[in-house]
Amino acid sequence: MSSPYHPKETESFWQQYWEEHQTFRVDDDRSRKKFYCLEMFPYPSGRIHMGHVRVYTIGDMIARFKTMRGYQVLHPMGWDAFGLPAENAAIQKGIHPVQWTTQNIASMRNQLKRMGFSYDWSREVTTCSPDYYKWNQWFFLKMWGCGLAYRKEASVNWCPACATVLANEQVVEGVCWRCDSPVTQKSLKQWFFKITHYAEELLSGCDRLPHWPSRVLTMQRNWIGKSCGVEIMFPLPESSSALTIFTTRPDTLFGVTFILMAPEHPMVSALIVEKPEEAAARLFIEQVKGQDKTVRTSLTQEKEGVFTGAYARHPFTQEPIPIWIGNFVLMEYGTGSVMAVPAHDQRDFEFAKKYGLPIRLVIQNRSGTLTEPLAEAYTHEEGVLIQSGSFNGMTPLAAQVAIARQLATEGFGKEKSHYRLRDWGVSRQRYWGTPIPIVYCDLCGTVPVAESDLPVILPEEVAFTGAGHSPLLNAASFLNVLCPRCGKAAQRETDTMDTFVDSSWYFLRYVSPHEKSGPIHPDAVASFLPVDQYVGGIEHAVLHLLYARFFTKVVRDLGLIKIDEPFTRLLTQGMVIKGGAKMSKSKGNVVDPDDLIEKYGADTARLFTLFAAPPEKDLEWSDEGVQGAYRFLQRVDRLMQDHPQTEDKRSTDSMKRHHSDRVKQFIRMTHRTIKKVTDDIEVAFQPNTAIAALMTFYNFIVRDVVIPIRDKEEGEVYSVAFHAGLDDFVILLAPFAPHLAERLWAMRGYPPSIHHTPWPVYDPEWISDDVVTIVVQVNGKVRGRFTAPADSDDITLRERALADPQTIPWLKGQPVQNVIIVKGKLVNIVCD
Ligand code: ANZ
Ligand code: ZN
Repeated sequence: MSSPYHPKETESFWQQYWEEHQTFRVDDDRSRKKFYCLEMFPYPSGRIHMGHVRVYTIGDMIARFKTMRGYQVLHPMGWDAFGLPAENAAIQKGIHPVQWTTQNIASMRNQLKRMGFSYDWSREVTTCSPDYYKWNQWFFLKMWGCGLAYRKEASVNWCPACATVLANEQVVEGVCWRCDSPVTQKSLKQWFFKITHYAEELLSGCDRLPHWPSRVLTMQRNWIGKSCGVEIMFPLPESSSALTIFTTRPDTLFGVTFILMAPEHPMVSALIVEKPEEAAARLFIEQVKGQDKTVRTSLTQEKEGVFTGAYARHPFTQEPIPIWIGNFVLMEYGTGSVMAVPAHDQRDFEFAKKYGLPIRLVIQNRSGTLTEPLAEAYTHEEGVLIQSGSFNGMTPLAAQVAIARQLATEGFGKEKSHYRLRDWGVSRQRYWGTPIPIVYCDLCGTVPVAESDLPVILPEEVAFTGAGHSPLLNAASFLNVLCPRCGKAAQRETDTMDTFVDSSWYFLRYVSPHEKSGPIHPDAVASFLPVDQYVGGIEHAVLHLLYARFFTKVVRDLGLIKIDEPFTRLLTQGMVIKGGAKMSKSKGNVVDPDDLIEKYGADTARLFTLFAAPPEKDLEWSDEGVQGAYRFLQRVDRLMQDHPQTEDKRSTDSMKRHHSDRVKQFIRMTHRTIKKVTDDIEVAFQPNTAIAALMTFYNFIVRDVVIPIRDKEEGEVYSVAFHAGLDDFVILLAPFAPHLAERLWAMRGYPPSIHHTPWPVYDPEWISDDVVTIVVQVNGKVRGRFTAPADSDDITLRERALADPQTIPWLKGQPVQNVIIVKGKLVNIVCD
């Protein structure tokens, strides 16, 4: 092996070795502690980019480190293979999505193999393959069975010119990506997963994820968006019913001057019927229905509305309150109606100004300076209540409680929480996704496909025109089917599932990827879950991570797993930046990983990405940094070539007593480096400083040890301690530069693989500044020795002496009378 170091040759040699020897294969061996290390699987776009290199290098470093620490490590890889780009390629280039995806996977798998990542490739999962998406369909049926999957009308993006539904990504600044026509909203019946069923658990679970970045948890909490408030009933004098509104500010109840309803509110029709306002109201409702919801609720959007002609009664003052319809009120939130308090809510204020509705101040600020007419709404919850009957003088917070209580006593209200979280719309009017296993029959209605008939295979013969509804509508052989219930002619659902469904449970599949009886093998799952370390991009902070948490709870409630949360630790890696901007094709600042591997090797690419920045921080690309990493690895190889292993394999322990200061210093440096690298990976999670510590160690060896040896031919240091140190160096290098480490390990005469070599353990005694030998006497006679930090206190020395295996036999079980300690030198145990 002592040949010149050519990274490319070394790397392909070891990659082949690993593959042949299945070095990274993990079996269900329960004798060791398990560790499940997972990186977010890629979309097979065709080529890996530097962002992939970074995230997979981080994960690989952890996986290798944990294996060497004695864990049974599950480290799998797969492909998030359904999705829009494949379909776009079909439309634009005429390549079938199957072919496009298969080619891309092949070339990306090849690239990942050239990086030498320690994946157990026997567990590879590809979501577009029927033996994977079959289980998406299975989960869908289970969820349908328990009411967690349901169908309702919802709006989609629609391009009138192409006559097609557009995914959000295909709407570019409000216009169609292909023809630039303005996109409108269209209502279609679609499938939903009832994620709101778990809203409270998903929220409270955030408090039990201490190893997730806090900003991710904040984003999840905000997305779920729990609001505690009150539902208040405003009686409708015309009918014997009432209109229920939701408010978080019951303290402003006396400031209500009108009520606002969502145009979609089911009670609107009854309120306007036969009123003079009816025609105008209907026109307004039609207008608003076509508008995008995010536009409707944006702060800058013009507040618009129309009077219904109807009134409600104020529950406390009995005053008639006019009911309006407002564009910024959504049916999806709260109850779909709002008590408008223009003096204290800015949207209501703008609305009242526009339509000349009264504005009544009911909270005076602390300094008492608010006067009517107001220039803007006073929205703070500070000050005192005014014009509020018996609640005058209370603080807003106290009044919130008091008014809620009074409403409850009089039967006009109850406390209620609402969540911003909406059910997950999973229908996509697309081809390249999992077919939804439902059949529509004129006689039987909505009929699920029988479990035994799964998978519903996605047909390959489909025309990709990019126009019309779901492409599957044009595939007659797929569409037309016999009803599973009555056997008459029926039609399949032609929507496919959102690809986020695929990624919501792939981490479960890796545990038993070839299981045929179900999505997962319950025993295998129990032994590997949850994922101990998950690594991926912050762009998935909400959707993917929330959906995966949701699925975990569903699968748990189906009785298949026992965990509540899928990912114990989460690391969100920073971006790769070059010249101040994120590396991207459009910016033209991309460094191709293949070029890097070709020129310097995968180990250099790995070492650089780990060294250049802490994992969560952005990494600024630097060609000098890459060269620096390359040179370091070359030098390490040189050092090891110059100092091949010698025969002498005595333990360093026996040397503690009799060696020179130089040797002592060397051993101390070795142990300190072990400690630093270990802690930096395991505790601080800073591979960059761990690598820096290795570089320091290297410099120390070269400058303080090797050069003096050369100069003075001092044989003593060039000995056991030195070689033990070099061995440790190679092991510590392995998680960062695994190919070179294998080469050096073999060069030093050890059998492969270094991946299965135990991680070195440091001796705490060698960590402290000065280590001395303490002599232990029993009744004045020397019976033992141990080494300890020079500054060890009396209690420590006493305990060490009494527990010293050499000494214990001499105590003969007699009671200890006295222990005399001479600090830094001696412990004398007196007993009879
Ligand atoms: C009266 C009030 C007075 C309000 C006041 C606010 C300030 P969060 O905190 O985000 O949950 N609201 C309720 N349902 C709505 C809907 N479907 N569409 C639009 N707005 C709606 O917001 C709760 C507040 O948002 C509620 O409290 C309600 O306005 C409004 F000084 O009621 B508030
Ligand atoms: Zn039928």
